[in-house]
Amino acid sequence: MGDKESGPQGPRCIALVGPFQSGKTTLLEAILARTGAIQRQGTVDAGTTVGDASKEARHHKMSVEVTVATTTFMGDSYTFLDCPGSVEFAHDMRATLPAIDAAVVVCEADDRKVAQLQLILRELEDLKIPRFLFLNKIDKADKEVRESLKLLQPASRVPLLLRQIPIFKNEIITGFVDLALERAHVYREHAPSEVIPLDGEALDSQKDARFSMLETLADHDDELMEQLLADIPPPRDRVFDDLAKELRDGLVCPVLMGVATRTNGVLRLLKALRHEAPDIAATAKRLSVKANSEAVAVVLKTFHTAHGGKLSVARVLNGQIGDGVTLSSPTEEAGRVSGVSRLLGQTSEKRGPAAAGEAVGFGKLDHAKTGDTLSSGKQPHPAVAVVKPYPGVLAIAISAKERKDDVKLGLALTKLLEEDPSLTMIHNPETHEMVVWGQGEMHLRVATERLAERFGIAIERRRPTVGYRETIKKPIQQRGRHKKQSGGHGQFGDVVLDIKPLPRNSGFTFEDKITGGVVPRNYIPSVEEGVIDAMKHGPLGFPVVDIAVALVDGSYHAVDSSDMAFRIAGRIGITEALPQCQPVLLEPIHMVEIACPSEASTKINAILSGRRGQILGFDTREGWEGWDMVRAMMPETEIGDLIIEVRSATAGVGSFTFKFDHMAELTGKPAEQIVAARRAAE
Ligand SMILES: Nc1nc2c(ncn2[C@@H]2O[C@H](COP(=O)(O)OP(=O)(O)O)[C@@H](O)[C@H]2O)c(=O)[nH]1
Ligand SMILES: [Mg+2]
Repeated sequence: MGDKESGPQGPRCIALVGPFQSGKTTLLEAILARTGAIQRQGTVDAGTTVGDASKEARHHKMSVEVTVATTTFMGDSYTFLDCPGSVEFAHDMRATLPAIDAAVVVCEADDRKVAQLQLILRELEDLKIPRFLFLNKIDKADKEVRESLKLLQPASRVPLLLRQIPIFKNEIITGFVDLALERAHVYREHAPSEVIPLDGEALDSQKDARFSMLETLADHDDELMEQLLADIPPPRDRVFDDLAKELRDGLVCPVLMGVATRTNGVLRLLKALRHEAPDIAATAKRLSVKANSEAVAVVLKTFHTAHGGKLSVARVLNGQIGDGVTLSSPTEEAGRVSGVSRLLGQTSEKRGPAAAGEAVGFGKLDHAKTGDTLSSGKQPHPAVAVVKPYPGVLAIAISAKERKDDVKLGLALTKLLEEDPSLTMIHNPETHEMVVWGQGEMHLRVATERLAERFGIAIERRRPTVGYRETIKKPIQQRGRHKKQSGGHGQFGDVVLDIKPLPRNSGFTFEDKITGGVVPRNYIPSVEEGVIDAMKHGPLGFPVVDIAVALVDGSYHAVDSSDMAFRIAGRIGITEALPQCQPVLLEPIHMVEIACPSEASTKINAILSGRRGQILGFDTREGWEGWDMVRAMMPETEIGDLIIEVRSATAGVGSFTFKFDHMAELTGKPAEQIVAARRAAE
């Protein structure tokens, strides 16, 4: 093992994950350059990388979707998935994780990013995905490497296992010592490192660091422990076997290091992946994929391109998938594969059928969605993993600028939702608004940019309308009379209504208390319809709720009365009555649950109070050491942009869910402002 040059080991699929801005896209570029997939290593700052090539990513200078790139290393196909680090685009990462062999978690020794690192490691730990930490930007490191590890360790539930230590010259890192191979390397810019003799100070620090690496490994290997205690040097193969085994079993998280911008440390990383990451057989086993003739694949991401139609990036877990194969998800037929391509970011190249382990693009799978498990057998293979997107935390109401684009907008949104299930759409029948929920400001902004850019639809965006209601505080008896004499046939309806406030959440009741037929039976439903009509728009401008209406009296005319006349009478009764009943505004209140690291709880508390929140309690978050759950009742308007403040108080990792709880009276200045705004809008 180690750097022994053995033959091909089969295709791999590796995700590059990690906090925002840690250098994932740069590392992908370095890997592609080192393996010869590209001629020159581009940079994120110059906008010349294979990753982040979409218009939106370049524009915002950040990854806003996963980039897929396949390259070849020592005869094997490797597909790397450069995942966005921003929490707002986390679903793109999460959807790829179940089907990968291993993850490279790119990180920096930066205390502001430890919480984000913890979130990402948790996902991997929970899914039992082997992971390497790649400590990047060591050219800028201001800490000793062991100190960096101490800083990062709380983010991982298993020991971080240092595999390399840096070599310094004049306080600048010039290379590394590989603790398993006991070899020193000097970095060369954009070229493989050079092996140098291991002696002097480097040899001493190597010994210490190697010993602690072996000690950690020995926690799960008694024989190794005995050898260490007896001061017997363990055979190198045994060390490599242990390293691979403990990585695969999730017992340790090995740490490699480098400088992505200069391609330093990249070859060592690739070799570790080659020798230690599980192969497709192991990954298929982890996912309980049966090894028979049936082809099985997982959709890592579907893309709807502007011109090339639909492209589903999928990893084949079993069998072989080529042109013309019909695939089905557990719920429906996904379509027939038309075109298999090898991907390198935005460019693709037609190729033959894909074998187990390869990750490729499939054309024309009309009904495939991100996350789907597809299979070719008669009985669809059960889903190998179900990644539930986080519920939306921020919403916008959108509409097409031009009426003619309405239908196009609906279709385009359906496509966006297929690509990215962490976007959801709700049509509000009351306001006719199309409300799109997403994971944050940037997520929603990119969604609207895609609508404009890819689908050519000009969009208008607004804050979604809050579902205010109104009710009354005083009862009244009111007559509603409709009488019209126009030429021959007239209209006549006359009703007396008893109107009373009801307790919150009672809705609406209508009672017929007519005696002696003063209003004939057959007209009474029309009276109720008129009442309901009028309640759609109360005196404050909002739907009226929580009132009881009883029809107590009235009169009719043998010729002129009609359903229509009684309906109008009912409407008049309500419209005239309500302004006299002390109408009051009701606002929706939601139960909000905020998850945050405990040290941010005080800040969260202050944010909630500042937003008219009523705090119900603090709890430790179950299964999350060092985290709290804060529960509060909060008005819907205040939840509107709550996520922005929660994230800024928690280094980006806080989140919340909410659920409608009740309607509450709102009075005074805030209520007046809402009513005035409503009047102005009408
Ligand atoms: N000094 C230094 N900067 C780096 C290194 N790797 C990446 N960067 C810079 O860090 C920034 C973020 O890199 P990027 O690859 O976009 O990070 P991502 O968000 O993880 O994809 C860019 O300005 C890179 O040029 C590195 O090893 N050393
Ligand atoms: Mg990136």
